[in-house]
Amino acid sequence: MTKKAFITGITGQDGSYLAELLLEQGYEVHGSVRRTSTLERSRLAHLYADPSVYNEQLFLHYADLDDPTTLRRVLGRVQPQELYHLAGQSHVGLSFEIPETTCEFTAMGTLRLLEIVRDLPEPPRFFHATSSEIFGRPVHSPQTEETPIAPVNPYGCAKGFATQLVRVYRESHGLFMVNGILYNHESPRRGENFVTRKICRAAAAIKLNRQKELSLGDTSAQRDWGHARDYVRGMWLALTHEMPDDYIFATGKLHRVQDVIEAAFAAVDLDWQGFVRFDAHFMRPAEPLHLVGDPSKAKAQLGWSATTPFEELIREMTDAEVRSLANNASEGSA
Ligand code: NDP
Ligand code: GDR
Repeated sequence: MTKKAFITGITGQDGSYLAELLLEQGYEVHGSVRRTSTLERSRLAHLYADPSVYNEQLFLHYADLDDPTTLRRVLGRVQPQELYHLAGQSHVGLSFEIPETTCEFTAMGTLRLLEIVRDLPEPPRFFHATSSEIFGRPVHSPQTEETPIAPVNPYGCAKGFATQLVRVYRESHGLFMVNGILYNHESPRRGENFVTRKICRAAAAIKLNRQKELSLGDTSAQRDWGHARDYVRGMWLALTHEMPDDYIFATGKLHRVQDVIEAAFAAVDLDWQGFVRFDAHFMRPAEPLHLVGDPSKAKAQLGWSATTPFEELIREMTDAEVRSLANNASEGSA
């Protein structure tokens, strides 16, 4: 029988890669979307365009995270065996500006979904996309699944709350629930206001004389950056494993924002100096420190590891921006 999977946040970076992976694996894939003023869902456009996929193997349902009645009805009708919960306000810097929205969707939205799952006659396996941001300023590096939760921003607090609830529902109600503790993962489909995409896009635009300079906040900040395609494979491996558990998905390597700048400008044969300037607007009230993950449990139990080296990731993202800008220019002149 065809397996059914449901993805919240299917229009996001991870949702789109996960939908592709599950379709390749022969799943019927369902996803929840929000009502928006345009129907443009660029990350899924290639799947929409395929008549053998859209409304045949891939189905979209309107359901916001703050609308439990609709979520309950849709999930009751679809009856998925696997539920991947990826939706949420995912920008850490913005979570300082919109803390209530962030907590409403990311913390309370997850709780509502857990309650719905608990009530379903056949509860699906549940994957929660949580974050390295739950660790904030961790007591040890690299972090493991046992590292205490100690967030330093509203986003991390919301994810920390939801992470602990997933553990409670797994242990108290015997449900198959997994926390994927995801470190930063990027791709050409990354949102434009995350630092890797912003830098790669600017390097390409500067190369093509479309932009003069790039304004950034803290370029000494460090992160553990991998490729999104690897991380969605980890989600699927964790949810199809025989036992539910928590897993760190990370590369285990730290790089600075400055390293992203150097790699992206090198990919377009430019010297970054002279193009990058500091703008205090992009500084955050607090930064987490030493967020680097130890993925050895995921490797030992799921056979998972990150496969894309940092320089290759940044080159792929920058090349994609050059192609996209060049295509836009030729469309404009046609
Ligand atoms: P994106 O920001 O690209 O996608 C977020 C998704 O959530 C979009 O589909 C968005 O819909 C949807 N969404 C947001 N708010 C709501 C809402 N109120 N109701 C319904 N849907 C909503 O995030 P990513 O794909 O990068 O990340 C996926 C998840 O993994 C997120 O929860 C994120 O916090 C978490 N995560 C991501 C990491 C990363 O490095 N990428 C690392 C650690 C955790 P729309 O398209 O309409 O905006
Ligand atoms: P992050 O990603 O906060 O780690 O959250 P982001 O790319 O936004 O920031 C990474 C680091 O770069 C510094 N920085 C800037 N960041 C942005 N966005 N814009 C700038 O101009 C800029 N200049 C410097 C930031 O201060 C930070 O230190 C991502 C998200 O995907 C979360 O959803 C996820 O949980 C975590 O990764 C793990």
